[in-house]
Amino acid sequence: MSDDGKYIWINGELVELEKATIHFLSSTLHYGVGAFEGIRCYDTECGPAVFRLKEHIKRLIDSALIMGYREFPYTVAELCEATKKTIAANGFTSCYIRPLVYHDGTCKSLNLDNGKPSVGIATWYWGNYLGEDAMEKGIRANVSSFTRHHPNVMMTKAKISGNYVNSVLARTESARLGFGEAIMLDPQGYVAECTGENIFVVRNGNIYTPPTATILEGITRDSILTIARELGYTVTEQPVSRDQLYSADEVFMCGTAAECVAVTEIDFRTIGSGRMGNITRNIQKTYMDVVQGRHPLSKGWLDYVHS
Ligand code: PPE
Repeated sequence: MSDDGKYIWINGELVELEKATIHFLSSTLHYGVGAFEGIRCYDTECGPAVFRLKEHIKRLIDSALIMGYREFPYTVAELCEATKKTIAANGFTSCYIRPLVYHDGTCKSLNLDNGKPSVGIATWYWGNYLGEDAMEKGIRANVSSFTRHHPNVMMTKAKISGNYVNSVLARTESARLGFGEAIMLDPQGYVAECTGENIFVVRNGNIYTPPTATILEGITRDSILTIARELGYTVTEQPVSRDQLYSADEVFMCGTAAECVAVTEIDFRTIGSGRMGNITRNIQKTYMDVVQGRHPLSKGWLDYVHS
C-alpha cells in the first residue's frame, strides 16, 4: 500500500486521490486562503483511534471563522464522522489526517465573500515528523532569523494555510543550516514556538512554556500540560527568553506530527547533558501511552474509528 490513502473525502463524497483536484484559479492556491488541521490516528488494542478528534475539528472550524467565513457548512459532529469514514475507507490502522478548508472562489477577488468554504479530508501514513531517531535521540535546533507572526498581522490562533509560509521560510533555512527544526521568536523577541510544534523548557525541575498570546494553541501542548501536572510537575505558562533556552536543563517540542521530542542542542549550545532528559522522557512515554490507549487519560481523548 502507498503511504497515501486512496480516497479523499470532499464535501461529503469519497473521491479517488487522483481525481481530488482543485481549480488552477482557486484563491486558496494563489493567496493561501485555506485552513487546515493535523490529526493522528493510533493503532490501539481496541482498533484505530483518533486522538482528540473533536478538539481538532473544532479548531478547524474556528480557523475558518477567524479567517472570516460567516457560515460554515458542517458541524463538528459531521466532520468527526467524515474523518472516521475516511480512515475506514482507506483501511488505515494508524495514520495522519489532514482536513483542509479551501475557498471555492477564484483569485480574481480578494473578498472572502466571493466564494464558499469547501472541505476535504486526506489521510496518509506518517512516521515521526522530525525523523526516525528524533524520539530517542532528540534533535538539534536553531533560533530562526525569521520572526513569528504578530497576532494582528496573521491570526496566530488559526491554522490558516498562508500562515505557514512563515514556517516554510524558517524550516527551509534551518534544514539548509543542518538543523532538525527552527525555534521562532515572537515580534517582542520572546520564544514563541517552532515551525510546526510548541515548545517547553525545564529549569531546576520546573517546566515552563510560553503563554498562548502569539502562538498556535496546540492540542498536544494542552495534553502535555495535563500529563505533566498529573505526573506531579509544576508547569508555568510564562514568557521565555532565548537565553533561558540556552541555560535550560531540558527543552522539548511537541505537536501532533512530531509528538514529543527532546531538543539536545540549540544554536551550537548543548542543552543539559546533551541527551534526552528524565523529565522529557517521562512525559514522552506517558504521552505515547495516552495516545495509544494505555493510560486512564486515553478514555476521554480517544475516538475509536469502529465504535
Ligand atoms: N505550532 C505550530 C506552528 C504548528 O504547526 C503545530 C502543529 C503546533 C504548534 C502544535 O499543534 P498541535 O498539533 O495541535 O499540538 N503542526 C502540524 C504540522 C505542520 C505541518 O503541516 O508540517 C502537526 O503537528 O500536525
